Amino acid sequence: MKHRGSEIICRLLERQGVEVVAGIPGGSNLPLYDALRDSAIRHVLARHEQGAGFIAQGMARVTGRPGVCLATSGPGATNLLTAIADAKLDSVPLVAITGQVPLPMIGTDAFQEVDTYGLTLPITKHNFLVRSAAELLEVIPLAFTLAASGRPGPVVVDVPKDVQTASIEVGDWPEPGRAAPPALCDGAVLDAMAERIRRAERPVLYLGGGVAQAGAGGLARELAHRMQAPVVCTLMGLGAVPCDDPLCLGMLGMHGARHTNLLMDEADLLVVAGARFDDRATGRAAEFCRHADILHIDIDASEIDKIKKSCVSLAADAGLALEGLLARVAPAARPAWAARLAALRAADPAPPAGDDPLLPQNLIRLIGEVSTPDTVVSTDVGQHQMWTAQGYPFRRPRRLLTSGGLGTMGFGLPAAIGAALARPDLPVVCVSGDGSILMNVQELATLAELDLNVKVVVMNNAHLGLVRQQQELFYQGRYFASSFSARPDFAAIARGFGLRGVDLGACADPAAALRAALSAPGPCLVNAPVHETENVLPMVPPGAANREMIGGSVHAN
Ligand SMILES: Cc1ncc(C[n+]2csc(CCOP(=O)(O)OP(=O)(O)O)c2C)c(N)n1
Repeated sequence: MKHRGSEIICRLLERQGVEVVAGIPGGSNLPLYDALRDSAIRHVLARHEQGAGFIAQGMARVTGRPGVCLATSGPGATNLLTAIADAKLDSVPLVAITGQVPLPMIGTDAFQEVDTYGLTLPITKHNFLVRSAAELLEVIPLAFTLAASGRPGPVVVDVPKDVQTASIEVGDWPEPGRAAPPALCDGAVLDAMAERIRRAERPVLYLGGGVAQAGAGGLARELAHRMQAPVVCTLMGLGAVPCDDPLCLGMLGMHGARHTNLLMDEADLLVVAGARFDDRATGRAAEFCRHADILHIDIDASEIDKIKKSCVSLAADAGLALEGLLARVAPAARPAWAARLAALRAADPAPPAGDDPLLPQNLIRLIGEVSTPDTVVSTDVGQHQMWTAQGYPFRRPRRLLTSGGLGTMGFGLPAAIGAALARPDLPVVCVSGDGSILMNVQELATLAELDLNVKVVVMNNAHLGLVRQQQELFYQGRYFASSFSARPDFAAIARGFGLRGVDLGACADPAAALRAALSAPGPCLVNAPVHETENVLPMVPPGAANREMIGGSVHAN
């Protein structure tokens, strides 16, 4: 039977098990949209392609399966670039299908022509410019395999309009593309790692997003207890081990707790799983864990010895590697190391929180109190993101959705929408800033239309807070372009989009109003006028060693 290219794409997406795609139509992908109309796949109409990209990312981050977004050629494709680059840096499986001008017009500066292949080459795991309808049968399943295999990432499939409209005979449909099973670990390497662990006196387990990705948080926790090793997490790894585990020291690095960074400075062994020594985690890399040998497990071989030299390394799935270590590592007590941790913790008490709900740290604590362990929290980028990472009680993996690598303002709202689409059974809270929320504010219309259980809390400090903080600390208080004189009424803006809007500044009891807003079903935006000049501390100055952090400790959660 004959099928048009556009129908073939839809059929292949259905066969992949894709239930929801997000996008915006335009001239070059209208044949695909025409076919989508007759498909079982649900289409979510975003209001900006970047929103569509982050909605797809939200679905992917919360499920671990590739998210799918669609855009037309030219500006549609360029609007997607940030979301694609973001997926690359955070290893998120994403398949972006873009329309392109017809093949004979490529290279003629046709209307809405842009070289999507060229533009996305450096920000994708792989990209395709499809040249015939028949190629789609190979390329679409392959795109899913590539996006999901090994270290996940974004794949772009650029489909010229005439490829979408061409009809071809399809005999057997190809198998859906699936993640390739991870390779088995080398037992001799695991033996060497286990032997080094046995000799360690002051070990630390250092977990990144790869552990969450592999669903290996439970194994990591077991290994930590077996070794009696404290656990630190990167921003992407938060939730891999529950924050209330006595061995969990939360996030390391630029905004890690003082005792976390100081303890790492004394470690004699780092067992690193699914992490890549990002500079926000390590501070000045040469000074990072100066006294420690490193055992490095990462699924991406190119990360091994890239930033820090390891003494034993394994390019492997974190789950398989941790399983292999558990089979080889015997329980050990390490009382002196536990005592050292207790002493550093005691010397670094959480500052008294008080009960002012508009102190940013308290606001995060309040949100944590109203949440369940399964609540999904998305953030934007800035101080609010770091206060969330420090203070929100993450207990499960895939529950913090945040733009870690690219640090993209505008990520939070559409990612929250994606999470709620993929997991309508879970509450979703987006913690944003008054700067970030405006970067994809148009998706409030999408949220209103979908009526999802997403709460948006805007931590409104009338500043680009993290910029203001850096100007205060590192530019001698020479503030510039970091404060807003216009004060938008965010609650009214939400109402304008057809959502509930609550302004805590106008409430006699802001804490009670916040609890009520977060507990009521359905979407809502809460404007929280927080203290304007509060800083996120501690902070490691950019380029400094982690032990050179400024400021006291993290507020307790
Ligand atoms: C798209 C984008 N542009 C610029 C930046 C640089 N930047 C990092 S944090 C920040 C301020 C964020 O302000 P806001 O969203 O209000 O959060 P706050 O720090 O006040 O909590 C800026 C401008 C960025 N991360 N992303």
